[in-house]
Parts: sequence; structure tokens; C-alpha cells
Amino acid sequence: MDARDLLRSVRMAGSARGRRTVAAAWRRERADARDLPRYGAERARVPGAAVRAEPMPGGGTVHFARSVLRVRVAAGGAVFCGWDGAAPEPSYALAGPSTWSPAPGLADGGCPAADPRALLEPDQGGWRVVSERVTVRVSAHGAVEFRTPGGRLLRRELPPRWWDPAGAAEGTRGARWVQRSETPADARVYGLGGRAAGPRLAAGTYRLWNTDPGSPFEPGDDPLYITMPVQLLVSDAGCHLVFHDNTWDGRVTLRDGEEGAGSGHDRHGGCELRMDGGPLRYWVVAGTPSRVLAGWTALTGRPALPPRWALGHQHARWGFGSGQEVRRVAAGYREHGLPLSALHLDIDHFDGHRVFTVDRARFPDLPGLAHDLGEQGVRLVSVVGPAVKREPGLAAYDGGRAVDAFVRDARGREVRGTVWPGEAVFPDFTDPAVRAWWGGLYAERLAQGFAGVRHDMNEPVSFAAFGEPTLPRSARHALEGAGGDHRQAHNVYGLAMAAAGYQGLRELRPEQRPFLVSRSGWAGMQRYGGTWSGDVATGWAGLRASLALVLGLGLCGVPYSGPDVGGFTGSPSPELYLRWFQLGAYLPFFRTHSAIDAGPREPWEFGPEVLEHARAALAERARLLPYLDTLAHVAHRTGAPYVRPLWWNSPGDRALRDCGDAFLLGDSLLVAPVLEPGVTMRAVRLPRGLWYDTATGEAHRGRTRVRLAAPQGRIPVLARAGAVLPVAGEGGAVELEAWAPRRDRSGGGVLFTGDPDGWGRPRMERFVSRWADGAVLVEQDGGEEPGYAVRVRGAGS
Ligand code: NBV
Repeated sequence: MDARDLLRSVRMAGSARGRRTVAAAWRRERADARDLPRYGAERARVPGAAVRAEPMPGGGTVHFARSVLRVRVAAGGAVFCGWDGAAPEPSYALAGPSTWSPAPGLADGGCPAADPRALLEPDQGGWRVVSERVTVRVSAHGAVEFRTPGGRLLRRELPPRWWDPAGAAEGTRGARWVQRSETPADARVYGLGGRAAGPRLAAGTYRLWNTDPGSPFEPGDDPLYITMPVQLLVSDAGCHLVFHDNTWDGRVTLRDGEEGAGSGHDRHGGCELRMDGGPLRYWVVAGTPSRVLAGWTALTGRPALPPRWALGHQHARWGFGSGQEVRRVAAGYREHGLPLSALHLDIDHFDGHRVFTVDRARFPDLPGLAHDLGEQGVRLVSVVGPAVKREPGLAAYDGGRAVDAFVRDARGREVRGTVWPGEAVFPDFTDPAVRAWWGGLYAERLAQGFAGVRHDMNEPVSFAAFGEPTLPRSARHALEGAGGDHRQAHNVYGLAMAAAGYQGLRELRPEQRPFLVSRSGWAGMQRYGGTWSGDVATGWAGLRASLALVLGLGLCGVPYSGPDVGGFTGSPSPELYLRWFQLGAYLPFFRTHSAIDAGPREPWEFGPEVLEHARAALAERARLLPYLDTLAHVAHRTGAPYVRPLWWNSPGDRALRDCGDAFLLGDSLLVAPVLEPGVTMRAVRLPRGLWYDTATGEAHRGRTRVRLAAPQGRIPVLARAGAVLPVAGEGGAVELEAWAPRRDRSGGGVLFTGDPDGWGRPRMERFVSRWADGAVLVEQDGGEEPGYAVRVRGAGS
């Protein structure tokens, strides 16, 4: 603690909450000073020279003087590398291959079998493993190269370096390590979870430690709520994802490459990963972007399919304050003729901020409210935080104590923190029995009439007057029986809480797909649901960050997300609100939300013009619902995100790799939102192909930069020539909107229909579009006429 901390403590001591945060911060510091193992003398270690190698199914093991490397190609093509005996499991990230059955729970995780065709063989003084998608080469000193089947370098991992505690055996758990890698000079990096400055991650250092920034964030703020050691790289050589399966605190430093302007003297790009402990093991998945996401989500689980209503517009506010106010807002939507799918209740509807309770004075009849809103097609979603007030007599506290649910310190005492309800304790979600108990508590939420949940403050947050606002690093966790401390459990706390909530909802209401969004999480969180931006600052920079987050998370396998439309704090100008709303209407999770002291976010609060334009955005969202629903199914089956970077189908087009202000929505649409004030025209570089401006029908050739009209009333949206997209026509019936293919080409699209919120197997139909006798013809895959009305557009051009 330094002088600044001391000063802050004195300032905070003026209120009860302030005093609690000072006490909690002191307690945390004391516990860590007392209970964390001290880093004493350390000895640096590198693998040394290779001694021998043993082939095994999928690859083999190379023994070095001071370490061992295991290489294993899994069925499906992902490559696993583990140093010092690290195996793929146990892992919080991995899940068994997804099927139509609901996502498996953590306990059902699994690692794909080895590909028996891949074998380690000697190669020029080292070894190599040749597989279908990549060739791995291990040098005699432990460098590992990944190349495409054509021989182009994707990445080279240099021999790692460990710092073993002096006197401990080599490969001791808890040793710090660093791994440097080299990547092609033209490579661009995306991912690392939710990063406000993305989607392309510029050179710099990114921390791997889930963090509530404590105040509204902007692009410069890092890290945020979801960090993941997942990087997706795109270069001329190809695309690949690398995942370091390690939950500890760490830092990734990216360095840009430099191209030698054809001189052949390129300086490769680089990455340095430093971890505070935990295993050195990683996966590499190579291929086209869609194959990479398919491989990644086969490994870590396919994204949960949200109930269909979750694709409609949702509205929230921290501080509705009463049942009447909730009814008033719902009525406002109705009276203005605006569609609304869900309203979210925040911590102010709890009794004294206690989770799993209701303030009955202000919300006297929640089930009645939920019922009445349900009649109008509006669901209620409840916030749920992990912190339980330390209050004997409170059901969640007593129940938790009965099953020994709460995190303890090294001396066996419950760790006390401070959150909204006051002094609080924290369930240890890394214990399967605690997950089962917690999941059962959602019965109370369902009985109150809630249709879904939103997990908040699960980084986890414990307010602190100074230092990190989370649990002590020395706090103990079950970690699935292995035992460990918060250094290892912190980053998976939100993920494990999501598993608990998801499993609870599944068991309590087995006929319905859960709706769950979680502010924090880690690799694999998509199995349980989606996420939202967290407290994005109200401003143009915050608007930009909103898109960066959605794109980046999608590339990490988490496709369902969206921002607080309008920003979390303050009052957006009508123009900013509208542009945010217009962007949000094309993002998977479309929700207006704001803080308790922020201005309103209802579309009618910004004047008649904004209302009309917001109405148009909502109408377009409603019209696109069959398409969005199809994209949700596609994401669930293949891991391909709804919202994709422009390079998705053309990773070789370098000019697209830095674009952070436009995106593809599925295969058919390109959305170019307005992210700056005062704009009525904007430029965008189009991927290859032919694109139609959906507002004017004008055709634009791909691989060119075009300027498009972006009047206040709409943002530019283009349709790919040949696209057949399902939309809702008059009365809601599905229709096909077909955009004329080029004369020499055909096109197509898919449609998923089926169970709106249950588990029934959906129906998939494919359509083909082509020119025949001077007209555009749309057929069902087998050549029959489609069972839907078809509207052809763009045929005149
Ligand atoms: O529960 C209140 C807010 C919530 O509205 C927001 O969406 C979360 O991201 N919550 C954070 C806690 C308070 C933040 C200042």
C-alpha cells in the first residue's frame, strides 16, 4: 500500500460503504501477504537439447535435457502442444463435440481423440508431424513451427523459458514462464476476449485478468470483463487460432511485423506471452476463418442457441425502481407501436440489493407483472450477481453455508468482501456441488416470472478502496477437486458461474432453452450463453468500442453479444443515440440500457425525428428476424459468428484486415454503421464480389472503396449479389429476398425454422439463385420451387 492508497482510504472512510471497502481492501492485502507463497529465489530454465523422441498416436513426445514436449493432432485437425508433461485435460475450456443435445456441463468436458494418421517422424535434425491442415516441426532445441500443407509459415514458437522456484523439482506447478513467437510480417491479430480497442489488436501489451474497470470504459481501457488467451491471426499464409489453455494472470505483448517492400527483408511480427503460473499448453487450429471457428467450437463447445425472443429488441435500465415504472415503459413501447421482446430488471428490484429476493414494497407482484407483460409478448430478465449478503436468516446465505459453498481463505475462514448488498461472501463455482446448489436457486427467479438471467459482477467484483476490486489471490478454490487459489480460479469464475446458471435453468425448466448473458467469462463460455459490453462510456468512442467487442468476441467463439445501446452513463445526444440504435439493430444482442443516474434510453425520449428513425431500425430488425434466427442456428452448428469481420470470406485481401467500422452480418449482408458525428456519407472498402446498396439497389463492384449515403434515417447496408435471405413479410410470414447474382454466377442461402424456444430439431432448407431465360430463378436445393414467396431485387443492374 502506498501513500495514494492511504489517502484514498481516508477519503472513503466517510461513509459506511466507504469504510467497508477500506476494510475489505486491507483484509485482502493482509490475507495475500500472509498466505500467498512467496516468490523466493528462482532458477531460469529452457528445454535444452533434444535427447530422444517417441511417436504416439496423433504425434509423439520429444524429450529435451530439461523438459518434455508432447505434440498431438486431434481428430478434426486441432494440434495440441504441452510442455513439462501438460496434458489437454483437465480444462475449463474444453467440451465434448457438440451435438443437437444441449451443451454439456463442465463435468462433461472432453478432448477429441488423437488422429492416428499423424505421427512424429525425424526431420533434418529435429522432428515433424504432418497432418491434413498443418505441419508441425519441432527443432532440436524446442522451437515449434506450424506451417500450412503448402509449407508457408503460420507461426514459430521459440523455446519457452521457465522460472522454477529454487530447490523445487523441474516442471513444478506454479512456475512463471514466457513464450515468444514469430508470426508472418503481414499478420494481423484479433481476439484475446473482449477488447475495447479492437477488433484488430494493435501492437502493445494486453493483460489476461478479468477486470471490472470500475467506471465506464472507452477504447483505451484494458483489460475488461472477459479476457481469454485466444488469438486469431490472419495473414497471406492463412488463418489460424492459438489458444493457451492457462487460466492464470498473464500478459500478451504483440509486436507488428514490417514488410521489406519486396526486398525480401521482412521483419516478422511477434508475440510474447508471460504467465504467472500454470501449465504451458496450447492448441493451434488452422484453416479458413470458418474452418477455424468450427474447429475451435468443436473443441470448446458450440455456442448455445438463444431462445428466438432473445433476437428481438430488449430494453433495460438500472433503476426502473418500481413495478409501475416497468409497466409505464412497456406501455410506452406499445403506444408508440415499437416492438419489444424483453425488459431487464436490475439490482434495484432486489430487497436491499440481496440476490434472489424482491423488494415487495416497490415490486409487490412480480409474477403478476411478468404475466401481464407476457400477454404482450414482453419477457422479464433478471440480473443475478454472485455475491451473497453475509446475513444469517437470508435463504441464499443459510443454504450456501449448509453446503459449505463460500470461498474460504487459507486458514479456513469465509472470505468476506463488499458488494451492493454490503458485506458479502462468494460461492465457489469451481466446485461442482456448489454449482448444483446455486443452479437450484434459480427456481426462485422462475417463480417470480423471469424468462432469463443476466450475470453481473462476476469477474468477480468485491469493492476495494485500493488495489484490485476482487477476491484475495490467496483465497482457496475447489477447482474441480484439484484445489488451488484465486490466482488460478479468478479468470474462470464467471465461466463456472455461467455453467451453474445454465445447468440450473435446464433442470428447472427443461423444455425451454435458457437465456443467459454473462458479463465475465472465459474460453468456452459460449456453451452457456452470450455476453454484453458491460459499462461502455457514452460517447462516439464508446460506440466504436461496442462494435470492436462484438467482432472480437465472435472470433473467440462467443457470437451472441451486444452493447448498452446509447451507452451506460450520462445522456447521449439524439444523434449519438440514433447511430448507436441503428448499429445495435444489426447486432445479435440488441438492448438499450443505462445506469441509475443516466438519462433515459427509450426511443421516444429523443424527439420525433429520432423516434421515426428508431422505428425504422426496429422495423428492419423485425423484418430480418428469420435471417437472424438462421444465423443463430448457423452459429450453434458451426461456430461462425453472426457478426463477422469484412475479411471473413477473403482473408487474403489485406486492405480489409484493419477495417474496424464495418462488418458482415452472416454471408449475405454488409453493414457500414456510422460511428462519427455529423456524417451523411461514408466510405467502405468492399470484399470481392458484387454488392447492392439495399436502400437504392445500386450495384457496386467488390475490391473497391465506395462512398455511400448515410443519412440520419439509416446506415448503409449492402447485400451480396446472389444472396437469398429469409425475411419476415407482411403478417410475419417468411419470404425470400433474393439479390440477383452476377450473370455468370449462381448464389444461394439457407433458412432454419423450428422450435422457437425448445429443443426440437430445426428444419434446414437451402436455396439456389441463378439466371435462367433472362430472369433470376430461386429454387429449393433439389430443384423444386421454394415454399415461400420470393422477391427478387437488383435484377435491373
Ligand atoms: O447492476 C447495476 C449495474 C448494471 O446496470 C450494469 O449493466 C453492469 O454492467 N452493474 C454493472 C453494477 C454497477 C456498475 C456501476
